[in-house]
Amino acid sequence: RGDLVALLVMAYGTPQSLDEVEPYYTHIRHGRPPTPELLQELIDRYKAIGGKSPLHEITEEQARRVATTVAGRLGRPVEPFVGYLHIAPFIADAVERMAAARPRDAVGLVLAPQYSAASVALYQQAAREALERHPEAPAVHFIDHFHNHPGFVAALARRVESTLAGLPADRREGAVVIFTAHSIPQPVVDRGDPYPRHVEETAAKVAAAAGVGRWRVAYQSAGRTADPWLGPDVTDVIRQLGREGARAVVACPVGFVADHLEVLYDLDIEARQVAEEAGLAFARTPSLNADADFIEVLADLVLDRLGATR
Ligand code: FEC
Repeated sequence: RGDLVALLVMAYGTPQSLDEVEPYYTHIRHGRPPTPELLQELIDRYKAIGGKSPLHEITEEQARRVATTVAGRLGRPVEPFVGYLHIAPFIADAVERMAAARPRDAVGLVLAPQYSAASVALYQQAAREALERHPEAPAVHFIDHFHNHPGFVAALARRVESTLAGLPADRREGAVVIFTAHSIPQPVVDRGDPYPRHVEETAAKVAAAAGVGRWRVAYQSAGRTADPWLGPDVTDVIRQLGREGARAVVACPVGFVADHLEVLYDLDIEARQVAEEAGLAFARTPSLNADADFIEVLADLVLDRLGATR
C-alpha cells in the first residue's frame, strides 16, 4: 500500500430517495430551504424520470473504472475516493477516507469538462478546506478542466455523428446541432469566468470533428434565483430554429458527462416537448457515462497529471 495512488473523484451528487430532495436542495441553495412550491416542483421532476437520478451509480462506476485503467497502466495500486458537492458522502468525507489510506500520490478530478468559479472551483475549494485538516495527506494534483481534450472531443463527435445518422433522412438535411451546458449566474460570467469560452471551444471542436455545418451553443437548466443567468436558453434557441424553418434539433450536452436530472428531464422531457411544439424532430446524443472511450480520456488526464508530479 506504500505505493498507493489516490483518485479524489468529485461530482455534483444526487438524492438517493425523494426524502433526501429537501436537504439536497437546501445545500444547493447555500443553506436556504426552498419554498414548498419549489421543493414540490423538484420532487415532480425526479418523479418524471422514474423517482431517482442515476447520477450516483454512474459516478461510482466511472470512478471505479478509471482507477482500474490507471492501475493497469501504472502497475501501481490505485483507489478511487468519491465525494459529492451537495450530498453525502461529501467531498470532505472522501478527503478524510483518502488521508486515512495513506497514499503516496493523489490526483483530484472533478467530473465537469469546463472550468467555472461556479462549479469546478467550488469542488476544489471544498477539497482544499478538508485537506487543511489532514496535513498527513499528500498534495492533491487537481485537473482543472478537460473541455478541449482530443479524446473527449472525439468521443462527443462520434455520438453526434451516430445521432444525426439515426434521424429520418428527410429530417437530417435540415437538422441543427445544439451544444448545451448548464447555465451559470451572469454575474459570475461578468467577473471574467472562462466557462462560456470553454463551452464555445468544446462545441466548435466537436462540430469540426463531426463535420457539422449547422450548430449553436445554448445553456440549460438555469437556476430559479433572482440573478440573470447565462443564455441563450436552449428552449428559446429551439423555438427560434422552428421559426427559421429547421427540421430537427440534436441536443448534445457537452457540459455534462453522465445521465442525470438535467439531461433526462430538462432535455429529454422539457426540450423535446418544446421542439415538438415547434414542429421539429428531437434527438439527444447519448451521455458518456462509463463508456470505454470516456474512461480512456479520464485515465489519460490522471496519468498526465501524475507524470507532472514526478
Ligand atoms: O441528477 C441529479 O440529481 C443532479 C443533476 C444536477 C447536475 C447539476 C450540474 C450543475 N449545476 C450547476 C450550477 C448550479 C447553480 C445552481 C444550481 C441548482 C441546481 C438545482 C438542482 C441541480 N442544480 Fe446544478 N445540477 C444539478 C441539479 N446548479 C436540482 C436546484 C433547482 C434548480 O435551481 O433547478 C443554483 C444555486 C443557487 O440557488 O444559488 C449555480 C453547474 C453544473 C454543471 C457542472 C457540474 O456538474 O458541476 C455549473 C448534474
